[in-house]
Amino acid sequence: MKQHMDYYRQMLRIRRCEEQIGWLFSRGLTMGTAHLSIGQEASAVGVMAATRPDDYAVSTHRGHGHLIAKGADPAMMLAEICGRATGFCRGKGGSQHIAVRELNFLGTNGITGGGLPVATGAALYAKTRKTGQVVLSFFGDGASNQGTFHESLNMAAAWKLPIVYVCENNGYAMFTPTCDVTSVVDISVRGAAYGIPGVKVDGMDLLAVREAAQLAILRARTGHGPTLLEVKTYRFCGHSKSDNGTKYRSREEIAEWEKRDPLRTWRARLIEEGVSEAEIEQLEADVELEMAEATRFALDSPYAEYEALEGVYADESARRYLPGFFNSSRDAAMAVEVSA
Ligand SMILES: Cc1ncc(C[n+]2csc(CCOP(=O)(O)OP(=O)(O)O)c2C)c(N)n1
Ligand SMILES: [Mg+2]
Repeated sequence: MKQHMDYYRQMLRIRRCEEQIGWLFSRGLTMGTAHLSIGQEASAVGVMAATRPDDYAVSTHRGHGHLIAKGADPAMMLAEICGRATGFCRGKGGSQHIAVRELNFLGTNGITGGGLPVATGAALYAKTRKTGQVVLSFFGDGASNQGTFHESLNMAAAWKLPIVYVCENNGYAMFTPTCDVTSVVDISVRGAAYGIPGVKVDGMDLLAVREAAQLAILRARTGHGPTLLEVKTYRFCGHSKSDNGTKYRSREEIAEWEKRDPLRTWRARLIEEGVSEAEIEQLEADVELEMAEATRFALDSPYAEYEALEGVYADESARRYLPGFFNSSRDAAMAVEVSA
């Protein structure tokens, strides 16, 4: 029961945190746009519930839910999104470039399909170094039509890398319906092309997602290679903050999916399992307070310092191949220092 309450808390934290992001954006307080995953929370929480804390995760432009489910502090995430020095990447990354090394979270990623090769590389590392870690590579249906998807799955299958490719199929890539531009109805069938299992799961059902992820992770951890896990889900919000999601989708379609809102169904389940309304309301109040405090933390923090090389990774090769980029000996020295 405690675990089921915890899943509710996690999903609710993601939703409330993203609502705060929407609020901050509408007041011009974020640096750049943000892509919310409202509606997709059961995917992030269900998959992450099957992982070990030291497993790697690689995310997308729609990554706040993955971050929070992996254990990231929402306050530092909001600070990052608002360009504050207390953010995970000192306010230089924003929503689409958040990496948290201590959590083995290898980044959100603004390039559609850009995370797949990064994740595959991390899996090669884990296999070569025999660390026992598994990599969770999140991406969307749109990304599954990119070359990086095919190249990554082929290599991971050929080398039996410990990785789970989690395709969050929300039916749209920006404003384009997946079915208009995709050769198959279920992305999961593409696993067959690489000789790996392709599994399709209902992304509004947290336990189904967790179970499918558990099997795929077990397979990866025991040396049997990758799985392509397709999570059928839906975003209730717009693609980014530039649209409200209603111009290319009917209100009926959205309403139909909202009936299966993972938070609403999970809450009803908790009641059925005997949790009292008062306990749930207490949890909800706790989460409200946590997010209000996280927002306050972000807004009270100083803005990022935009020193070119401070806090970024660079190495000798950058110095060698980008003559003129380092315009002072201090910058160059720092680059070497960071890479050491
Ligand atoms: C290489 C590249 N091409 C195009 C874009 C513009 N773009 C941003 S998000 C997106 C759609 C991604 O769709 P999907 O992979 O289904 O993820 P979702 O947004 O649905 O979560 C596109 C085309 C981009 N960021 N990178
Ligand atoms: Mg999509």
